[in-house]
Amino acid sequence: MKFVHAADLHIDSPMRGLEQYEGAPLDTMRGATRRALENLVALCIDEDAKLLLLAGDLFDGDWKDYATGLFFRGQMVRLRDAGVEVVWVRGNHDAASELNKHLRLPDNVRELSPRAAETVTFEALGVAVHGRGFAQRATTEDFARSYPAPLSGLVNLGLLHTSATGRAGHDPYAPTTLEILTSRGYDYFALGHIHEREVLCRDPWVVFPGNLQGRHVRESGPKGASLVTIAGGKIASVEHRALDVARWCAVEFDTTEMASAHEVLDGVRARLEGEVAKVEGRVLAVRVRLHGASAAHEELWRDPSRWRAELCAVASELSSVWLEKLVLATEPERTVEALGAADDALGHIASALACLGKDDARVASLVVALSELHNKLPSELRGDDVLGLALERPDAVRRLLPEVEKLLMARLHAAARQA
Ligand SMILES: [Mn+2]
Repeated sequence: MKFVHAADLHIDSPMRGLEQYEGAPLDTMRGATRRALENLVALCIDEDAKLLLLAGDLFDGDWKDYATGLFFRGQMVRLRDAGVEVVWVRGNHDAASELNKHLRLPDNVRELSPRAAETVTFEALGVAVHGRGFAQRATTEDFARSYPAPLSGLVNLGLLHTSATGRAGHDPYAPTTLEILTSRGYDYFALGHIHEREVLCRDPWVVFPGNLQGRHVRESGPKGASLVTIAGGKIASVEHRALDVARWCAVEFDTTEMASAHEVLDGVRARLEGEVAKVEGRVLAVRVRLHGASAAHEELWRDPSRWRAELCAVASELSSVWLEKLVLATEPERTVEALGAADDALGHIASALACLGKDDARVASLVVALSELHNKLPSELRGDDVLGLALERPDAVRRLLPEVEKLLMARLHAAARQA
C-alpha cells in the first residue's frame, strides 16, 4: 500500500512582486500553486496510492472568492473517483479562525478536529491516522503530547502542523521535540509548516516534505511531496517526488575582470542556460546578483534599468525563464575611498557620501526629508520585505546609502567624461 504526504500547498498564494515584462511567463507563475496540486493528484493516481495526508496550510489564508475552494474541491473529486482517501489538518494559514468561506467537500476527504487530537482508521488499508488541526493561527500549545496511543495491528501515522524545535523564518507554532514525536509509538509522523524538506528521523519516520511549490527566491530548489510505501505492516520506503511547475533559483555571478556590461550579459546568459537544463522543462524563476570589482561596474550603474531590460530580453529568449530581479552589487575597480581622496568636485561628493552614513544626526535629517516621499509610496512598497523601502527608518535608509553612492558616482563620472 502506498500513501502520499504533502504539506504547505498555499493554494492561490499571491506571488508578490511578479513584474510583467514583454515575454515573461507570468501566467505559469500565477497558476503555479494550482498546477502543483494537479501534479500531486496525478502522482497519487499514477502510483495507485490509497491515501493522501495533507499536513496543513492547504490555503494561504481566507479565500479571496470561491474560485480557490472550487478548484481544490475539483481536485479532491478526482481523487475520490480514483478511490483515494484524503486526511487533512489545518495549519496557521488555514486555521479555523482564518477561513470564513466554506465548501462541502466530497466524502473521501476527512478533516481532523482542531479542538482535540483524534484518530481515523482505515481498516481495509491497515492504517490509523492521528492528528489535530489549528483552531487559531498563533497556536503555541504542544499538540503532539496529547496525541492518542497507537492502535495495535495497524500502521500508525501522525499528522501535525508544527515548527518542531524551531526553524529560521518560520513562526514557532505547535512546537514540539523529536523526543515527544518518536515517543508516541507511531510508524510515520507526517509534518507540515517548515517549507524546506527535512527528514528528522528514519526510525520511526518523522518528515517535513517541504512545500509543494516555491513562492519566492528563499524557497528555491525542488519542491514536492513524499511517496511512502507500506509493506508487511511497516514503512518500507520514503521517496521525495518533485511536483513543482516553476522553480526558484538565485544566481550569484562574479563580474571580476569583465570589461563591459555586454560581456557580463553574455556570461549570465550562459549561466542561465545551464540552470534551465537542470529544471526539466519547468519555468525557472531567477534572481540574478552581480558582484565583484570590474570595469563593467560603471557602465552597469550608469543605467541599471537598461541592463535589467537587456537581461529580461535574454530571459524571454530562453522562453522558460522569468527574471524576478537583477541585483547590482558590483564594485568599481577604483574604490570609493580612492575617489574620495581626489581633491576635485567628484572627490568631495564621494567623501561627503562616505561620511553621511556614519553621522546619526545627518541620517535623521535625511529621514525627515524623505518622509514626504515615503508617505506617497503605495503601501506594498513600504515596509521591510522583498519590495519594501522603509524610508521612515534610519537603519533602512543607512542600508540604502551604498547603493545611492554607486548610482550617483557612476552617473557623475560618465557626465564628467562627456563634459
Ligand atoms: Mn504554516
